[in-house]
Amino acid sequence: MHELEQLQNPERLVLFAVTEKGEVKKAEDSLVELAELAETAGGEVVGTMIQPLEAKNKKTYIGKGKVEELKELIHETNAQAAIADDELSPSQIRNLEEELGIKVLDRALLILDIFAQRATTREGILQVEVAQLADGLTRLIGEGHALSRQGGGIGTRGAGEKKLETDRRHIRSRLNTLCKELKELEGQRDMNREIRKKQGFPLIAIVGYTNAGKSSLLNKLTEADVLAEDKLFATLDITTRKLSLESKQTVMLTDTVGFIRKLPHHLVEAFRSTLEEAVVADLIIHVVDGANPFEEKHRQVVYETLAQIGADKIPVLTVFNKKDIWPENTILRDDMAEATVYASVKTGEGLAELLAKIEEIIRRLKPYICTTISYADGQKIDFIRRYGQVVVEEYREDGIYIEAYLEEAYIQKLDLKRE
Ligand SMILES: Nc1nc2c(ncn2[C@@H]2O[C@H](COP(=O)(O)OP(=O)(O)OP(=O)(O)O)[C@@H](O)[C@H]2O)c(=O)[nH]1
Ligand SMILES: [Mg+2]
Repeated sequence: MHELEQLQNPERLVLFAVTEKGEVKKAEDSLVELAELAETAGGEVVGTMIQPLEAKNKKTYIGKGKVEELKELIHETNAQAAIADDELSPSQIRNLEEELGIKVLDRALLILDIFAQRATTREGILQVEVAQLADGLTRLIGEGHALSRQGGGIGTRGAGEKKLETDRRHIRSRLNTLCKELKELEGQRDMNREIRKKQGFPLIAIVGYTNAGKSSLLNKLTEADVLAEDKLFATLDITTRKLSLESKQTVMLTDTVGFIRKLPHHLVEAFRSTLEEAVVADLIIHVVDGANPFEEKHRQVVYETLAQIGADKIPVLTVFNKKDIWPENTILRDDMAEATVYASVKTGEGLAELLAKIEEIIRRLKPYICTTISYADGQKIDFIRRYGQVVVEEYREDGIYIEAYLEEAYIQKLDLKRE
């Protein structure tokens, strides 16, 4: 659907979920988020339904009686599509579509659809297509049925979706081609990363739940021009900017794609190289929307995702953001973080403290050296200032006494003797 047409005439959606008895509250929270996702995809939620059930129905996910109820709800609200909060099997989708007479999707397909709409760079587009094809392939296995989403609108966008109409063999060969092309792009990025590492600048990755304010933070600190929006997954591509700290030390700050609960596993795989920006970082800045009632769950998802990609050993500095709109008496803590800052990117409150904390941690992460440099070697000090951090500088008889934080490689390169 065309974006403008979508705005004027959003697709009408009903959301439904099955949950264990006693877990209804959790299911409701998850549906609130599913509704946000649905709106991000350009839809309008016109009804929801939750069924407490011991076991999900193999054929139709919800129970038989509930299918009838859902049918009524669809009829009353004139809905055009129904979205389940859990992953559905292809036969569940097919059976439900037959019973309900409208398009049926699940959370993973919805997220894939949003990613497909938002991808702009070659790499992003390829990553989304890989995720869609891999998702389709998994759903096809054992089904002997081609999953095709027809009729347009949500769940039918992105190059990958069209390919699902062809058979598995084609999907596999297309996946191979795409993966090769992606590998090349990743190779280029690895090289850029290497160059950055060689330059000696500490690398800082900004991570966090989607919509927490990561891009806004990068923009505020570095005057970058990254799209920041009140939408989920505004950022799919990586932006890195230099940031000069008070001490004149330069660090590299990278904005990354947001996390979300039940992030489709194929997306994590396809976006692994993007997410890996966090793995190579010296420090992770974890941005949390402190005003979001589910912030605790969000933090948990972020830490789980970091562990999943192998970035759980890197020090974390947590920023509880959006302080300007926190409800009164908000108390926030993050025991997983090495340090915590309370801030508002919008008003600027707490950002000076954030910069000071970054400085403090980076300083600790970098080796420290005490040395005397002869007056004839004065240019070495310029070098140290640029790539490290001079803490003490005294002009003495035998030369300039320096205490500085500097990477071991530079200490060797400059042939500095430790005192
Ligand atoms: N009130 C308030 N809003 C904020 C603050 N910081 C960011 N926002 C808003 O929060 C929304 C999301 O901000 P983004 O910077 O796009 O969030 P993100 O974490 O990059 O999100 P994704 O890229 O979608 O994962 C935007 O509407 C911002 O204007 C803040 O301190 N206070
Ligand atoms: Mg962003």
